[in-house]
Amino acid sequence: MTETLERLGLVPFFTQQLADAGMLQDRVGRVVSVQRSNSTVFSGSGERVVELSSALRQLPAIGRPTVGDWVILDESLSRIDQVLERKSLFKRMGVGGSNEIQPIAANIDILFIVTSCNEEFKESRLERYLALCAEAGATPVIILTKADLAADVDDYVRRARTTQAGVAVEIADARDPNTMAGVRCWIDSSSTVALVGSSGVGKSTLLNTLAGQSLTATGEIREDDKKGRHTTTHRELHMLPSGGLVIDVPGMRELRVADISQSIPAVFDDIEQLAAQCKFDDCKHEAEPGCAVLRALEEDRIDSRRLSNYRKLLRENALATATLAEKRAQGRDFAKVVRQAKNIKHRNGES
Ligand SMILES: Nc1nc2c(ncn2[C@@H]2O[C@H](COP(=O)(O)OP(=O)(O)OP(=O)(O)O)[C@@H](O)[C@H]2O)c(=O)[nH]1
Ligand SMILES: [Mg+2]
Ligand SMILES: [Zn+2]
Repeated sequence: MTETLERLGLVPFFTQQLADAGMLQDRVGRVVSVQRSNSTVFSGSGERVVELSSALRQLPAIGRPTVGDWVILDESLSRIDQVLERKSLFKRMGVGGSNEIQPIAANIDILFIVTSCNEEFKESRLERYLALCAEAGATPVIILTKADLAADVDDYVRRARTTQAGVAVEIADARDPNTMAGVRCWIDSSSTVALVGSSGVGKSTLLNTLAGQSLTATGEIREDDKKGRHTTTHRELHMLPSGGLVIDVPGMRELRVADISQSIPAVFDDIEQLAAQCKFDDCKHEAEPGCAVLRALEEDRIDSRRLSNYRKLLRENALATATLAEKRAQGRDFAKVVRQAKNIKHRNGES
């Protein structure tokens, strides 16, 4: 049984959190997928669909179980009672006007940022993923698929490498197992990899090729604009027959950042180092005198696209972080009102 849990990626970071080692026998499991109100959990005794405890149901999305989470079930094995502390969490600001952080994949070691060697490739999108990856606490690897279709793959590799100093870049034809040696190097038997990127770049194709069998559906892209058709519709954790775990994530249309002020320097180290030399500490690098960033731009030492994306991410992050802070404060105020109302009831002898 523990062997199964180890194959699911159970490492000491999680077992150390269990007050009672006896729980390991059957009550610990890993979330494979999340439906509207249920989750599918894999445990030592197999896969089961479970509910959430009422306490968990009341939490904001970030506190509820997400794909990749380790959880503790109740004694009847029908409900998730607790989510273990996460080793890492890839998340984004919710879509469709939602001002809530949306967890995408928990407890991942490596993030495969998948992009293809065609019109889909954009440095600015990669930088956005890289900032969220640094925030998540995972190691990023840029995977360039459709290398078989590109006339000059080296040029894509060169461009990908400019997005973050030292970032790993691997190329592959995601359909062909003979081109996957570089990709495979990043997967070992207890590690979890998440596949993220736009629809149609070949994330599910990559997963199937790594597994050596068809674990999930893939779909043709549109001929006219090379965009995918959103074939994968839900996030799911898959076990590779050769060992290792892969979370396939549907193509993301929108990737809004939040809470990334600590991780922007990891991606934009070149610009941050220049910014440290600006005359004014609060320099916005727009028109200020003595701005080392603008000087580097004039002298062609940094790229104007990269600088404007850096500014854009900073602005977007500031806005999102302020919205989240306001929302959290409202939550606190609301909790205070509820507490006060309870106290009044209590004093009046009501229950
Ligand atoms: N030539 C070529 N085609 C590829 C490669 N990778 C994927 N494809 C094709 O691209 C199409 C889209 O692949 P999927 O694996 O479904 O893409 P996805 O990233 O999972 O897309 P979503 O599930 O919509 O997010 C399929 O027709 C694949 O056969 C590659 O490296 N080379
Ligand atoms: Mg897919
Ligand atoms: Zn400046």
